[in-house]
Amino acid sequence: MKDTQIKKLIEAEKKRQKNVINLIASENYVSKDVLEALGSILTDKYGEGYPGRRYYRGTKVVDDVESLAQKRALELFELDPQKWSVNVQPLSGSPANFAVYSALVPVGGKIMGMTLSHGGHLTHGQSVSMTGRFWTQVPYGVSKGTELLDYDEVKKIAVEGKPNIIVAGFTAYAHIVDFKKFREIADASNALLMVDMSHFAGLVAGKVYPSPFLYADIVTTTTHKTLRGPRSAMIFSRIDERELNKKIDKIIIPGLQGGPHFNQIAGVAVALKEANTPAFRKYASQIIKNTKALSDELAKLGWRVVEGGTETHLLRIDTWRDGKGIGGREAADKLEKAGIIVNENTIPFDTRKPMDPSGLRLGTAPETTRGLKEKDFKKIAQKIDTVLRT
Ligand code: DSN
Repeated sequence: MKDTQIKKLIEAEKKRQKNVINLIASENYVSKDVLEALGSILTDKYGEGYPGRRYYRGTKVVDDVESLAQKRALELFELDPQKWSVNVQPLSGSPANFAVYSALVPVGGKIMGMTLSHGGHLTHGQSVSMTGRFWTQVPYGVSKGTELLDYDEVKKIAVEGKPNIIVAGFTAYAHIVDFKKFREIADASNALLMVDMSHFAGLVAGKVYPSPFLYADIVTTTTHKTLRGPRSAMIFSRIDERELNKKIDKIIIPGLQGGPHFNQIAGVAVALKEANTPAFRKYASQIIKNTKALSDELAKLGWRVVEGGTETHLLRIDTWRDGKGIGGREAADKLEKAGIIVNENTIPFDTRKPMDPSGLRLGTAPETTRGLKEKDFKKIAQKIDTVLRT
């Protein structure tokens, strides 16, 4: 690379990544093949539109790239192409969710999503997100005692709140979600059901987390978390008389985006192929074992694990403990100095602010990619304990 400044920065980041224990729940490490696709000349091509119907010429090759990504996405999640459609053009998760609401919820309508501090996401209708400005959030959360979803309570909120769309899918909720119950709730309140599986897509692909596709109308996902692809997103929608897929395609282009990023789409296609292998299924099941080992050891060392444990790739611990411990920001800073990278995170019913909340979120997907096992995560828990107590 001739640009020595950027080259140096890339090298510095490479070194940083090598030297830390990465417990960021939304990150992962892609394969060399994914990187190669991302760094390919596919980045040079414009092709607004969809395979076979573009506004540009010279698109035969990129048509094939996009069609292959779509085919692999449907295959990975065992979806019938007559019944499900997938749009692989969203640039990332937030634009994907924004596109779904733009396509299917009238401005001023209602999005029912989990409150951020309980484990939801900004784009599930939070007031500081544009999804909370164009639409109104009907918030739901977890129960105070268990910190778990109470489906009867969620149903009550839905029936009273009359949302246009219900979003199931979270950035910090550590337990398996009952999608069948969410379907019943959506039917009882006459709402669409959208599952945002960004965090657990790789776990669904690896068959260690239930598939939402039996019950959802729309499924959105990023591709770079547990799915271990490049930064991008996909929107799956059911093909039926409601024409959800056609409305979503139309909103992505010409509604919201311009030319697709074909290098990124090629990277997604590579990752989808990698995820459809026994090796990836083994990886997904190791993630679950590792998170459990981390959670159990932290609990043994006296840390309060939010929700009482985990069934996924992530967990949260309460570091503040009603003022007896330290705030999440201070805890994350201390760990970073010791070479452990995490993010501070709100916990349900948090009494502190999002910028300095009461807890930490820890995820095991990146270090599982690097080959760590249960015994390693037990040691990581011990190191976290030592750092936070000194
Ligand atoms: N930033 C992602 C996460 O960390 O969960 C969500 O956008």
